[in-house]
Amino acid sequence: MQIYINGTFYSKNDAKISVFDHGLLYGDGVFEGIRVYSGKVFRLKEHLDRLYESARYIMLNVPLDHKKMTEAVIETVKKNKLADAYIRLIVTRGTGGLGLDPFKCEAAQVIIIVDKIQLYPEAMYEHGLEIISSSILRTPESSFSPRVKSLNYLNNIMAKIEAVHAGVPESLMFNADGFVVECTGDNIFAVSNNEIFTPPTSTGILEGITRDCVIDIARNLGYTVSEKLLTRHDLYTADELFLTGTAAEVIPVVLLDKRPIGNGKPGAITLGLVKAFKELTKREGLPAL
Ligand code: PXG
Repeated sequence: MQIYINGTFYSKNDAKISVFDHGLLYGDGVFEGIRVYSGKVFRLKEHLDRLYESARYIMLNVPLDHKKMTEAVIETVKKNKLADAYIRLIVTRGTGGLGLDPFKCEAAQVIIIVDKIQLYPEAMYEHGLEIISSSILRTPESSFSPRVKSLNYLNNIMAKIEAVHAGVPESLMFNADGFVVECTGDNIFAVSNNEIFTPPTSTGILEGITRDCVIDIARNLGYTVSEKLLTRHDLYTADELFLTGTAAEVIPVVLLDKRPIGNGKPGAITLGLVKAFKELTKREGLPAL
């Protein structure tokens, strides 16, 4: 494995950064998770756009421009020779002192890791997964923009701990108004009467790139897709539920809080979208190998 750190490649054992990096000390930084399918990087431009927007929100100067970052990602994929892979692109605030002030840090650090990923076992894509409602509310915009993909995931990690304690792979987060937001690393969709619904950005979601893809795919297949405020009621009574995310792709949810969704089996619309998304990942992408 060859890991990119600020323009130099290191083996896994030699890839190290300072313990004074504010990415470690304070979770001060941003990241992206990106997939490589059949040697092509999926939706790289969209991921980089979100990375730069996240960085801008936290006033972090990314030392590479969009073009140079694209080249760095492609070069790292090439060096690792993995046709199907997961790219973790991280920009940390850099090395500083033991104090919060980000402006006292030296230059931001860029790290690119390319590795294999499988979030859920294959059977879950066929049979669906079980999730619970979390008691942890998603970070409100008034505290920190949930649209920023930052290195501080403790809000979501608290909700993930609840899921693990309940013996399920994911948990669903709500906002302070009681509306459905998203899971700890995935966006959520509901299907009711053959129409597809997903919470709007204003509820406090991370605007998923897979979410956007799936909205486009579903509309192209002729479905009506709307952004709508959803409550627990809407999900408990939905015909189908599914999650979307870079790591999870599109995956059916069949149990929420032990309650079967629809007939308790993955629905036809969801399974159609799982397949259509897989097909899209084979067709699209920036060639890297
Ligand atoms: N919501 C949250 C909170 C996320 O972290 C998504 C939605 C889906 O966004 P994308 O753009 O991926 O469709 C995410 C993304 C991981 C991992 O290591 C998590 C994500 C992405 C890649 C890897 O668990 N979360």
